[in-house]
Amino acid sequence: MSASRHPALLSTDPELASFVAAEEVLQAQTLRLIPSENYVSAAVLEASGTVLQNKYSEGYPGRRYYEGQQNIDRVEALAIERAKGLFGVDHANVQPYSGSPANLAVYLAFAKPGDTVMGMALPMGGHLTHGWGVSATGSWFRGVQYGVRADTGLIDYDAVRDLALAERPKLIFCGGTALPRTIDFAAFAEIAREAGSILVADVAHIAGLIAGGAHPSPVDHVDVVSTTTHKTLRGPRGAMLMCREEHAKAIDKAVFPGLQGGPHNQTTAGIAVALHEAAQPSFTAYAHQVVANAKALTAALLQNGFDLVSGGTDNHLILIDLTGKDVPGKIAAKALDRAGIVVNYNTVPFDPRKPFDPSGVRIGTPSLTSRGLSTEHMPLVADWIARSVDAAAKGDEQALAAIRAEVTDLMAAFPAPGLPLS
Ligand code: DSN
Repeated sequence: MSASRHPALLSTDPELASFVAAEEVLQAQTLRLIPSENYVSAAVLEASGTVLQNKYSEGYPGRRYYEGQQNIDRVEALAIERAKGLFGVDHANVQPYSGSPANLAVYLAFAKPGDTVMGMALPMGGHLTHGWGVSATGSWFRGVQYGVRADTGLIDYDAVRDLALAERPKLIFCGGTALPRTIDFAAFAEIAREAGSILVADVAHIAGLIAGGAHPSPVDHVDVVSTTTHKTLRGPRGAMLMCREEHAKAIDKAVFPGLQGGPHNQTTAGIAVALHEAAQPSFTAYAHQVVANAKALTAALLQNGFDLVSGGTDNHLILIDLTGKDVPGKIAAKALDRAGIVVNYNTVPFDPRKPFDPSGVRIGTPSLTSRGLSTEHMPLVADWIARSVDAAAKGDEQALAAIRAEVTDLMAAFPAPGLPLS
């Protein structure tokens, strides 16, 4: 693959162009299993690289602090209308720069520093911004954290309720980054109602599954829905906050002027395109295929003797617990990378190891499904993972190189969206 598809970049800055070209090759040739990543379409890529980049537009459509918004207003209004239609919400704010600022805006809208907030502990599968200590949300607010049951790996809703009633948090977050099972939004809603808390569903990981009808929607149960736009939703890197009309003003005020300046209009355009794509029947099929592939991969991994947190998956994500294997998560992840299989090492619940050197590997099926792999390929993927972990234990670099060749070979037959020469 050459850098000539970006001729201006190539001529102005060949060094940088070579990095981009190398990344295109890497994304095309590898099996990308990080569950929070995906391939955007060529249309989303184009929309995200337009002259909309050149415009400042603090404010909201029809209420800006800069002139010349004739087109920008239409772009943002279109993204908002599409988000409202796709998710069935009263109000959508499409300006948050990414998931963490989106969540911080929720704190700004509903809580004061020092207030108690509740979320899932990061090592249990939550997110930094759900009140975890090292995040601003855990140092400016008083974070209390829930987890999963040791025996099942599932959220313990009784314990969540006990904690919520004891602490009466201002905010409760449900959702996370390593949750392989369906979130019971109705159960969280009942708990939040009893505790008098604002309930926030952070659906960053599963937004595309919700849009495609492959995971229940939180919309009828929660006060605010927070999501990134670049994971299963397959848009550019950005985020959205959605809510009922009663919270619209607080959310908008918190995003701008509370937390951010000018929105990234080129990203808003990419989000609008992704939302349009996600409203098509083909995306519904995609979302269901992501789950079908994850379930098939789960079955094949279990057959290969892997332990999986919660025993399997209901969504796009699988958390492999390597505690019983000879290699911990980081060594396995790095070996898989050398084999052309891109994953991330991850804590597992009650992990005896440290977060920077944990016991788990987190994988998922959004990217491979975008390339057209289906359930029939999942035994092969599981076999590659098993052989790579085995090779890591034995220090067998030749075996990893052989797997890499097989991976490259298969991926060549499944072109990636947005990557013309893959
Ligand atoms: N970084 C995201 C993930 O990988 O899940 C969460 O923010």
